[in-house]
Amino acid sequence: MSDDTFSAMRQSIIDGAPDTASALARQAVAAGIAPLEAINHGFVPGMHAVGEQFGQGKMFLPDMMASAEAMRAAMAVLDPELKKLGTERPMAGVVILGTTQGDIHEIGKMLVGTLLSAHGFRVHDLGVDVTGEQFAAKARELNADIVGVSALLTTTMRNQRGVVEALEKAGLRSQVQVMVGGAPVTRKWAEEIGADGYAKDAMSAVALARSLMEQKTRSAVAEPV
Ligand code: HCB
Repeated sequence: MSDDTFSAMRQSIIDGAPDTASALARQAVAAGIAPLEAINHGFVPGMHAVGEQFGQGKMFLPDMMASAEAMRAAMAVLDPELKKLGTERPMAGVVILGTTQGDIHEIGKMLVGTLLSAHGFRVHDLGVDVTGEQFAAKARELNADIVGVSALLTTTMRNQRGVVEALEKAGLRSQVQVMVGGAPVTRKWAEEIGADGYAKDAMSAVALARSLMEQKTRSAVAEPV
C-alpha cells in the first residue's frame, strides 16, 4: 500500500471524516492489505496528530469527537477482519477489558480487544467508566485470567489502583492478572499500583497477555492442588 494511502487514512481521522475513513479501510481490505498495517500506519497516527493539535490549542473538543467517530468507522470495517484470525486459533485465555472509572476514552481499549481476539483470547469488553467492583464482578462471573484496564487521563489513572484493590477485596487477586495501559501510564506506575504488567500499545498488550498466561500456567504446575 502506498504512502499516499496511509497519509489519506491519517488525514481522514484529522478531518473527522467517517465516510472517507470507512471507504479507505474497505479499499485496504479489498486490496489484501493486513488490517493491522492500515491501523498502525494509517489511522492511529491520525489520532496521535489530533491529540497533539488539541494539546496545542489548534483543535477543540468537537473536532476531537469527530476524529473519534472517524476512527470508529475505520475500526468497524477492520475489527471483524482481525477477529476472523482469532477463530482459527486455540483459546489463549479469558480477558476482561475496560476503561477506568471517570474516563470515556475507548479507542485504545477497543484496539487492544481486537488484537487480543485476533490472537485467540476470549475478550469481554465492559466499555468505559468502569468501577473496580464491576471489573471484579465480571472477572468472577467469567473466571477471567486477565483484567486489562485502560486510562487516558492523568486524573483517572489512579482509578487503576482501585481495580487492583477491588480484585484483592474480592479474593480474586491470586488468580487474575492485571495489565494496565493508556497514554499517561508507564511501567513504573504499573509497578507502583501492584499491577502485573504494562503495555505501551495493542501489540505489546498481546505479548504481555501471552507472557502472563505462561506465568499462570507455570505457577499452576508448581503448586498442584
Ligand atoms: Co481526550 N484527552 N479528553 N478525548 N483525547 C486526550 C487523552 C489528551 C492527552 C489530549 C491532550 O490534551 N493532548 C487529554 C488528556 C490530558 C491529561 O490527562 N494529561 C484529553 C482530555 C483533556 C480530554 C477531556 C478532559 C477534554 C475536555 O472535556 N475538556 C475529555 C475527558 C472525557 C473523559 O474521559 N471524562 C476528553 C474527551 C475526549 C473525546 C470524547 C473527545 C475523545 C474520546 C472518544 C472515544 O474514545 N470514543 C478523546 C480523544 C479521541 C483523545 C485523543 C485525541 C486520542 C485518544 C486515542 O484514541 N488515542 C487523546 C490524545 C492522546 O492520547 N495523545 C486525547 C489512540 C489510541 C490508539 O491510543 O493510548 O488510547 P491509546 O491506546 C493505546 C495504548 O495506550 C495501549 O494500547 C492502545 C492501542 O495501541 N493501551 C493499553 C490502552 N489501554 C490499554 C490497556 C491495557 O491493558 C494495555 C494497553
